[in-house]
Amino acid sequence: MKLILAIVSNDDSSAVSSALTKENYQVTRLATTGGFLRAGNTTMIVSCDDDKVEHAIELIGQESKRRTEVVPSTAAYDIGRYASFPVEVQVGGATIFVLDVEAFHKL
Ligand code: 2BA
Repeated sequence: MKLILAIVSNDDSSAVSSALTKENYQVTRLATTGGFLRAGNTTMIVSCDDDKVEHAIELIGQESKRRTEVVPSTAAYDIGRYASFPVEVQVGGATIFVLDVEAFHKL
């Protein structure tokens, strides 16, 4: 048995957990915060049989593809002067750890 820890952006977390539960994986979602950006993200805990790990990773990847989005940004020049312009930002992606499970109990 394996434990998958998948860190995904909050925007993708619903789609990822729906895709996993639809395929009969059991999922726990934790609200977490990235240490670098200090922005919220979601960590999924999924335990499953060894032979189901690859499929879970595929599903997570499908629903959290790294992509570029254009968002409005504002720059301040002189006092009281602002300009709004679009910037491209990278969103999505997943960081996945797969661990061996030594014991599993449901009491
Ligand atoms: P990613 O590498 O896609 O990581 C997204 C989030 O996944 C991270 O959020 C963190 O919560 C988690 N994560 C990634 N690698 C991990 C690991 N080895 N162990 C534990 N958790 C891990 P943030 O820490 O807020 O980072 C957001 C993005 O900032 C990262 O995206 C990466 O592109 C960049 N980044 C992170 N640390 C950096 C650093 N020291 N220098 C430059 N860029 C960094």
